[in-house]
Amino acid sequence: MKRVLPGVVVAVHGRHYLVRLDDDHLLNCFPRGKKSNLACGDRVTIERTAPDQGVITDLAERTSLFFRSDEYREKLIAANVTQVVVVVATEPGFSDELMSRCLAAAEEQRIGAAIVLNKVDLTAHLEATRAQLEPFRRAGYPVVELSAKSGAAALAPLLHGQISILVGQSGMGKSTLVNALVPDARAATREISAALDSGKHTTTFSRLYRIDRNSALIDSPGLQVFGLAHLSRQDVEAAFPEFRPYLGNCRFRDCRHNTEPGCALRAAVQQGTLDSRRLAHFHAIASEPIR
Ligand SMILES: Nc1nc2c(ncn2[C@@H]2O[C@H](COP(=O)(O)OP(=O)(O)OP(=O)(O)O)[C@@H](O)[C@H]2O)c(=O)[nH]1
Ligand SMILES: [Mg+2]
Ligand SMILES: [Zn+2]
Repeated sequence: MKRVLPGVVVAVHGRHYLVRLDDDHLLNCFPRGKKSNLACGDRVTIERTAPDQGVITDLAERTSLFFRSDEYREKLIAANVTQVVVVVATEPGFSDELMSRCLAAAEEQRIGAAIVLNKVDLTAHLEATRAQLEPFRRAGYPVVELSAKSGAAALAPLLHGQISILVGQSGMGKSTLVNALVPDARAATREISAALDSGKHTTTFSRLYRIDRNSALIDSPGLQVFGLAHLSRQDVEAAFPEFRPYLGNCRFRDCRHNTEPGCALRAAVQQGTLDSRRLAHFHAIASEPIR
């Protein structure tokens, strides 16, 4: 008789999934059937075919799906996360538009969001970086300042009871944070790369780590682009929380918040209650081709 078990996808390699069972055992799994598009964090049912192998037979309904997209396809990043943590650092420099894109993808899925400013031990660009983050603070996003190397614990309360994913550009310190917050992350890393025979370890794929019974943390590869072709103009408007008080107050109902007279958003920018960078990010995202 086949053994049917529940598990969670902790890493994805093409059509090859690493699934963690409730007892922490890791299994190499393939999906049944030809088509599959599973993400790290997906809850699945497997049929165990060998001590460390299985076939995925079912996918549980997702509570959220964090993904990016272009005109042609969707790129799944993580399923069932309750929180997206955008990691930036005092150096190297980063794109604030990329931050807005990650945050918009989270808003659209009703996933909570927060920002980590890492490497505050490097002070040369600290004030300039704080200024770059000010529009996000004003939009309501919590910003946690820390040094992953010496003070990663500052993030622990925010992660408690959440399934969080760390996202951001390469070199911001996501994996350093994970190693500091998940004591056995390194061991698990070796175990996983050995299990998948993927050679030497680099952050080239997302990986889910358990922090405790109720908390998990996903490390993800550095992002360079974050297309939002799946969002309509209205979706994008709704994905900027600080726009909400002004939406519907423009003179024209179909206002694009560009050059139209009587635009409530541009008036707010003029009055200094809304940030011009965030409005620029809105325009960049809203002018993308839609799927
Ligand atoms: N000074 C300082 N350096 C840090 C800190 N956190 C991380 N670093 C360094 O920043 C570099 C990049 O860190 P990673 O954790 O590999 O960055 P990442 O975001 O995982 O990068 P990708 O996997 O490429 O996306 C490493 O050399 C770390 O040692 C910090 O708090 N202070
Ligand atoms: Mg990394
Ligand atoms: Zn307008």
